[in-house]
Amino acid sequence: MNHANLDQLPSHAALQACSAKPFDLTAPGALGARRIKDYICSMAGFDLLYGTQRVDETVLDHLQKLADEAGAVKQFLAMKKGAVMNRIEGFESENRQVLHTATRDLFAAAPLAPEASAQAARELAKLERFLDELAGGAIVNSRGESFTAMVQVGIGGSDLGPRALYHALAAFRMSGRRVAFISNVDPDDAAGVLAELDLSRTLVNVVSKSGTTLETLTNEELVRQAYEAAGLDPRAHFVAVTGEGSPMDNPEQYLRSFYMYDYIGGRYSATSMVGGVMLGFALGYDGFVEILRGAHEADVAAEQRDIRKNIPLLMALIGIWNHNFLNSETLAVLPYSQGLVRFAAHLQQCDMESNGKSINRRGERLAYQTGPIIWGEPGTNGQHAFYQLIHQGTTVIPVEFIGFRRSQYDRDLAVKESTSQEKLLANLLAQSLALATGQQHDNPNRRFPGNRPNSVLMGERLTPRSMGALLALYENKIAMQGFLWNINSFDQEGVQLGKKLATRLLGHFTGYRTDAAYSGAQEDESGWAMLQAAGLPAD
Ligand code: G6Q
Repeated sequence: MNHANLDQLPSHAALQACSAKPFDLTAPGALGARRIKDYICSMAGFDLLYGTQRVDETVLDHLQKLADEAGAVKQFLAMKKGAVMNRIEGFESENRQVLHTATRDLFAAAPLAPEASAQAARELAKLERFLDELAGGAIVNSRGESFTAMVQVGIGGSDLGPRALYHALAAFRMSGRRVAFISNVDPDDAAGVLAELDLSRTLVNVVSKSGTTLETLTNEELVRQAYEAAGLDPRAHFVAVTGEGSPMDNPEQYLRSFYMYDYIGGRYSATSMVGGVMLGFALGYDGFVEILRGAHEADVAAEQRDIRKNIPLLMALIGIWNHNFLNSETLAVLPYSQGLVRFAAHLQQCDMESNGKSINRRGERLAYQTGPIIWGEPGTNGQHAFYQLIHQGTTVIPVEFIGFRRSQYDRDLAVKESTSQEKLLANLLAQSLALATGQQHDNPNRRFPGNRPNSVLMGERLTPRSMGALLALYENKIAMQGFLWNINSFDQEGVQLGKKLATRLLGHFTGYRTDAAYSGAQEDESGWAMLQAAGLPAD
């Protein structure tokens, strides 16, 4: 496919013209009942309320054309069928398929990428056996006791997505099971987590696709030593999730080994065994399968060409409208759900690592903005923190709110005639309206400019199934935006340089340790000077 840049698509100019006078949400009657009701897009158990975005029928029509001209849905389908999309034409690149969707396409009568889905099904069957053995008492500790905890050791994609899902679904844990995470190479991370665990009843899930990641290998060793110091055999406690053939693919060392495959990018791997082993342990096999089913449902719904019926495509396009045409720089994702406490952190990686690119898929420099800065925290907490700037600051920050009609635990109370859940949702919708319409006032300090674009993504209740759908919905939004920007959303060269320099600096620590008169100044002037300026290496 010869992909065009966003600014070469015919509808780009039309949208540019519209951006001179975007829909005014503050105009009298602008946000009427009709608009609010008409601007709802529903799929996979979610409703996207987007009447509070600065779009009208003309802009939506042009956005539809833009999506068609870029072939956004066609590219999405090609991705799901196994096209080699992770590549930069004419240059060395990862050159891989992008098939995280195959991990949940296994429920389809005819999976779109049958080989990858068959591999996913094999791993899933292995997981089911493992979980059965844990539940049935076939796998126990040396004292014959069941395992009550798991600690996942992994970083980046091998941590953020799984961790976000675990927190989101903690309400659905099997009784007596909990999970902790170690990711940072900061030794205090592992020390703090290990201090809280009874190692004898804890499984360690080491997750690294490459099997070479410095932080994960270091932390695995640290945890291994803690087990040995406690007189416990690591082989009876450690399981691994890694790429077939990686240095960690060593079943001798582990109680069980699971595979993930090179066509699944780390940040898209939560529905592979990278998330599966831990989530299966915490929620049970059926709980994990529910996540996959929800994700599958959202993947199928994202094949819809009509942007008014396809939430991820519509969110992708509205995001581009706000970012490229109305010139916003960042995007706040604000879930009104405590379970989603780590979801923005996951999206930060998934979105910013995917779409933080400056060249197109032919290696040419782009003349327009790509991925925005993503950030966020759950509401209502955020309201008492940074919302001031979102309402009255000098920079316009589009917001994606997320909410659920029902709470997870169904344990609520009425105070002053409303439940906590009602208070939560009233606040969510009030924020959306306040940002959109603003407030006129004689006192400039009480004036709210309004016209601050936002949307509300509403689900029924945060469950394994809806979490799977929400995860896939965002993954697909991110991929769609990448197609529209004509970038490769699936590699991450930008993380390499820092890793290379860290290795060089570590060499100086080693040099200094073996020779107190060591100096790295000659071969690495700035690196050595930076170390010295920071008071390192320290004796
Ligand atoms: C994600 C990135 C990156 C990766 C970590 C961990 O898309 O590739 O965040 O997930 O660096 O890598 P390993 O799983 O190979 O240890």
